[in-house]
Amino acid sequence: MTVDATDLIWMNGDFVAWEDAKVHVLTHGLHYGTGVFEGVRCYDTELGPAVFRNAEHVERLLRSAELYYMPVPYSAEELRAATLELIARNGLRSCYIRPIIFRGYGQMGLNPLEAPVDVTIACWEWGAYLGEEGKRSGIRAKVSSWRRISPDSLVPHAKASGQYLNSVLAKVESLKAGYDEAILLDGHGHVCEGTGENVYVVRDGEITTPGQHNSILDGITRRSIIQIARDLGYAVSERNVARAEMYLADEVFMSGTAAELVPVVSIDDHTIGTGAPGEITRVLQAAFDDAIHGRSERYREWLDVVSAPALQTPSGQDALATLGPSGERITGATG
Ligand code: PPE
Repeated sequence: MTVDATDLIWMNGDFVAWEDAKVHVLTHGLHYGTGVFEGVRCYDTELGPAVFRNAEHVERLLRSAELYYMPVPYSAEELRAATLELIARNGLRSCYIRPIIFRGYGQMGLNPLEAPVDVTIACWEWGAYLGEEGKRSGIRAKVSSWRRISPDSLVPHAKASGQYLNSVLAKVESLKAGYDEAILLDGHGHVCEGTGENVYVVRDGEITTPGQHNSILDGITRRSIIQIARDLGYAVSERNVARAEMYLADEVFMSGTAAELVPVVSIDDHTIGTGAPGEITRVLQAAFDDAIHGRSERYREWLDVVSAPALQTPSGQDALATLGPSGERITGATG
């Protein structure tokens, strides 16, 4: 999926021009995958552009870094504020946000501990990850021949760059076989997740999703969907899910920041339910859509509003000149 350039990228505390946000070819993370990252979305809401669950994403980012022994020279609050300011300075109303913390240039070899730690945040406008049509009509998935990385070898709970080679293999396999997405099983053969999404099955009105011990990434969308579903009165359980439970389900859907909530209408060529997105999937999709777009009072606390309007000032000058260090608007600074 192509990336449309914006003006600025936040790099180690500075805002640099998009085209200048470069690293050396001997960057440690490029060779050994020693990076941790996040995928976050900002939505255009009536409160202004708002980052969905910004604090939770920053927290998971810092925890991923800790799991790979990376000291981070910025606090959660600094990273949160940098994200908001970046969106404001780029003048975006909605975007995908990609913070990454990685071992930088200057040391090679497997010991990462002496290598510098670089922190950057980029954002750009990014459409539906599995296509608008996928969100509307559902996608076709294939159970991958690749198992999801196991806790025997890596840290499924960390969102680490190198770990994504597993997702890349599964994604390529599914696309080459003519499917939209792969579903990976865990090391024990239980259902785990998609290449970049958590997965859920619905049967007899009950929602089930793999649990923390099934090698999943603990998705922030997943937490949100579970809460929304329970608030709506649905029973949600987290447990081992057998492969055949997906084939036999009334409904299957996936969730992730990039993908949002996507119905799955066939798996390994077995039609799920009626072959159309299911009723509970539709209800949750609509409720989630309301939450991310600020239309639900109940979930307003999940939104981190980009306070500066980040558009043109009335005089037509760039709003950048009127932004303070945390992106707050400085009145009277335009003249
Ligand atoms: N599992 C995996 C492996 C995963 O990568 C994601 C997010 C999820 C589950 C869902 O987590 P959450 O976004 O917190 O609900 N995948 C991110 C990266 C996608 C990419 O192509 O890069 C995302 O959705 O931003």
